[in-house]
Amino acid sequence: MTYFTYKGILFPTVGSSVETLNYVENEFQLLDDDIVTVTYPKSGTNWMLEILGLIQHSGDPSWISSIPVWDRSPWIEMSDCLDTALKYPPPRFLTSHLPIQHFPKSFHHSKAKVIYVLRNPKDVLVSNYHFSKSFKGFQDPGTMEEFLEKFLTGNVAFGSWFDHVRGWMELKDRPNFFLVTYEELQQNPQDSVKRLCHILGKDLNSQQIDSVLENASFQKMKENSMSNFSLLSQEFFDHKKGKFMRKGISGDWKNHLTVAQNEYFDRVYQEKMQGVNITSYGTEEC
Ligand code: PPS
Repeated sequence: MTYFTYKGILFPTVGSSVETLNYVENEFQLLDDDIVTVTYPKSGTNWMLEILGLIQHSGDPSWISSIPVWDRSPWIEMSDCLDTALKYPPPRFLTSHLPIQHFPKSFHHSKAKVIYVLRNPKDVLVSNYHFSKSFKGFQDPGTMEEFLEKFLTGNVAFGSWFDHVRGWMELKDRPNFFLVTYEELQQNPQDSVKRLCHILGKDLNSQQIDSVLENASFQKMKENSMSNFSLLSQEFFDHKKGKFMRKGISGDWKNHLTVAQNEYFDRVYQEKMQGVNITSYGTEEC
């Protein structure tokens, strides 16, 4: 079975279980120094992890070029990764796709920082559609028509994009919650990296910032076997069917959605995101 259901949401069976999720939600202790990258899948998680890893090492790419991304910043909802996370000295870099209601309860009385990466949901849909063809932990997406329906109804891994974003946006005024969009990383990389340096309390000079930008570029990440998922065995990822580092652009949804599908998406978006004040997904309208 590809997925199991935990409190009404689908989760991939690979690496996780009801017991793990229950433990993470109720017992896992976040520490004040922790930095957790939180995303709905396909929103730019690994890009953020690359940037944070580089900032932490003052632009030196040795660490990101020698340790797989899932060990550098483990996914807390995956039992193997969680074991790694528990062994780390502070500050720990952690990652999660969990919706807010299943995120560690300890967060609510800690100073741990959450960096939430948001991406235009239509691009998330398209990225997820392609990823689901090669990643064996996700169900085969079927046709775009079929996948669109599943995505809009939340019948996909980690549940509804709308619920995920709505839930996390409720924390947006907290001092330890930071919202970054995929689109702003692309449009304003220099300022975004400076802001992230500030969040991490790191003071990088302009050469070091340039090194962060260069080494976290799509091309460099595509070539970095520690970041491009090429180390994932065939058992988990069919490398013949697709690449994790696929296109890395904004607006690819325009190449995939028909006019009718796009209008349908907009209708559902308007209905489900009513009252949520998200200023922008960059220049790409939603
Ligand atoms: S996952 O599986 O949820 O962890 O995937 P995630 O890392 O969140 O998202 C993968 C998409 O991010 C793109 N990506 C990048 N875009 C621009 N620049 C850089 N450096 C970069 N690194 C990763 C990746 O290509 C996936 O998007 P698509 O649209 O499929 O190309």
